Amino acid sequence: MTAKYHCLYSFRRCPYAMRARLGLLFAGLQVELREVVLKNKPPQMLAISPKGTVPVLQMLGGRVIEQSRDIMVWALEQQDPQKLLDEKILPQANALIEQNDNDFKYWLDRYKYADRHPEMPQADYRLKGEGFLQVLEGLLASNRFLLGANASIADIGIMPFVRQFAHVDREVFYRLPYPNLQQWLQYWLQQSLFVQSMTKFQPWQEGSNAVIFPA
Ligand SMILES: N[C@@H](CCC(=O)N[C@@H](CS)C(=O)NCC(=O)O)C(=O)O
Repeated sequence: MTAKYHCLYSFRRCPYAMRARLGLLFAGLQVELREVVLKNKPPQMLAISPKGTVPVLQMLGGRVIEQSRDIMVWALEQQDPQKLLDEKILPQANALIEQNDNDFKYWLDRYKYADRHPEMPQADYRLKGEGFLQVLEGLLASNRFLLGANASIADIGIMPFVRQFAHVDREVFYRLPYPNLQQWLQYWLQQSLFVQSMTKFQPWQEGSNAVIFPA
């Protein structure tokens, strides 16, 4: 049987994979989703993307997209009914996503896995991460979404990481003085496309039935 769908190697709990799935959902595109176990990556994925991170999108023509942001952008370039890729905000969106991926993610990992990084107490890692949360809170104080009155690629690209930060300790997070950010996160967590992006799938292996996402 010939493959009919592009193929996304994904891992449910990975924030990078979440943003890729959100990009596909907002674009209204379907792919074959292959759920990966990070400790046992399928050789088929490593063959097309030896760096070994998820998400990876393998396209029917053979092209491979290996970075989550590029997958979001590619998907929204195909179809973007909600205009998440609005040209006017793209430079700002890119800068914010970069800050998320390069700086915030560094502190988020240390806050989440503080036991593996005993150089600093967990609360100090949290405070370092809060630097970025303060930037987001500032943006959300004047706008409903990060870059204006409408959702953009910055919201779906960053939300999975803020979620992960919040879920290290929800009680602590919701006591922090970031009411707009807390409301924004709540909004996204309740969005049906986000809920859909978190559907659970069995790990894929050669011979598994194809999982079409979204169904
Ligand atoms: N720059 C990559 C980062 C992706 C990434 O680091 N994904 C993690 C999971 S959240 C991963 O696959 N890590 C490999 C591993 O844990 O073996 C992207 O944006 O797609």
